Amino acid sequence: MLVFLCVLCTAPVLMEAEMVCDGGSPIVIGDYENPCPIYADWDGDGLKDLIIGVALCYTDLYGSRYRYYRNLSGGGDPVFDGWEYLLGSDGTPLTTGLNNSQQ
Ligand SMILES: [Ca+2]
Repeated sequence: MLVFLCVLCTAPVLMEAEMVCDGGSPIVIGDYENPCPIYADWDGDGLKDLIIGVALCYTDLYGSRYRYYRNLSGGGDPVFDGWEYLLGSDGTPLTTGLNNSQQ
């Protein structure tokens, strides 16, 4: 459940929660913990995109990657249809806190 908070008001104003959808279905992160969504214009087209940090946890690999949902709306309410991992300059997915010393 998402709750939107008006940070410019003197007192918090909570609005009715809405599901954020990807391709018409609610975005489900699954078993990942602490998804940490960010709503910001990542690609510079003037539309806010959705970035969700997702924790990874394998037997000997811990860290986070970032799902990037590009806003395809053209204006108005955001529209998302698919995601990709954010990539670093070397073309591999950006990660944080990754312990891959055992690979
Ligand atoms: Ca954008």
